[in-house]
Amino acid sequence: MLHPAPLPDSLTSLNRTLIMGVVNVTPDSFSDGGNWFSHEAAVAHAHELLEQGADILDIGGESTRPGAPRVDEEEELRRVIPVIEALAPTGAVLSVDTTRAVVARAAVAAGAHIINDVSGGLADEEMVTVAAETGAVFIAMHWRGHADVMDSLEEYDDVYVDVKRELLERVEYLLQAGVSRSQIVLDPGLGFSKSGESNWPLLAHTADLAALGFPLLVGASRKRFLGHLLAGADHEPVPPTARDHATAAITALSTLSGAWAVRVHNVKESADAAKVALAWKAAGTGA
Ligand code: PMM
Repeated sequence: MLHPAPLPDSLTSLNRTLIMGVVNVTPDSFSDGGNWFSHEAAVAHAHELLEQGADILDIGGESTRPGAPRVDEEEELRRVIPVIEALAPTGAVLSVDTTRAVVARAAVAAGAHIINDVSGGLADEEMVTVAAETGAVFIAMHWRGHADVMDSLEEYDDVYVDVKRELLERVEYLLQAGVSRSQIVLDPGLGFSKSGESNWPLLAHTADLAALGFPLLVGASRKRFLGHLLAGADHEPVPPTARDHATAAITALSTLSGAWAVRVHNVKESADAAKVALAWKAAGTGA
């Protein structure tokens, strides 16, 4: 398994797809909005996810659901930094989900190992400097615009070819800004400027994206396209929490396709699914 660096040995010694558990310290995320908004609830939820098998915790203070308004910087800092400070002493591997350089820098200073920037450094021009200066692992997700406009930026000639090209352009930019190759994780950005149907070709190409030479993160958990896939006769998408089994199926397939990690809300289900896929894979290779 190709891991990014630097990360603790406890993680890089694992030869399997990792489970990144989501801790949204927001009142309005589409999938779990408001559930863990207070500091105490967020920290308690983080501990629960670790017990359920999370290898990494991804802590975010700004919702990226389509149409979401932006949170101001002070408020974002107020939401995420105390949660990172509370969790750092546990030794858990922590990621901060932010597009703001100031928040990323403060999070790394507070003990975060990973900067998860859904804009891949596009939203804040200082972000690449923070990535280069801190040397933290940097997740560069495919992104075309903030939540208020992302649904209007869904045009592709070939979604896989276009997303791959745009991700590799980001890589070039990051490298030129002084970010090391080993720091970079790529992510196809499922649901971000992707219409429902555009997500499937990207998932079908998970193995190809994972073979680009960078660890690959897959973030399908509870997303709209799964809600539509599971819709009943009324064609209404099923609610986010009814998308967990489908998410676990994607975890199993991502594991078989060589993803480095999956970002999920329901850690237990995905940890079980990843175990199934790993046993399946190991039996096939005689490992
Ligand atoms: N999706 C969301 C938020 N952060 N980060 C990465 N790297 N990849 C994703 O797909 C991703 C992300 C949106 O989901 P949420 O609002 O439930 O956290």
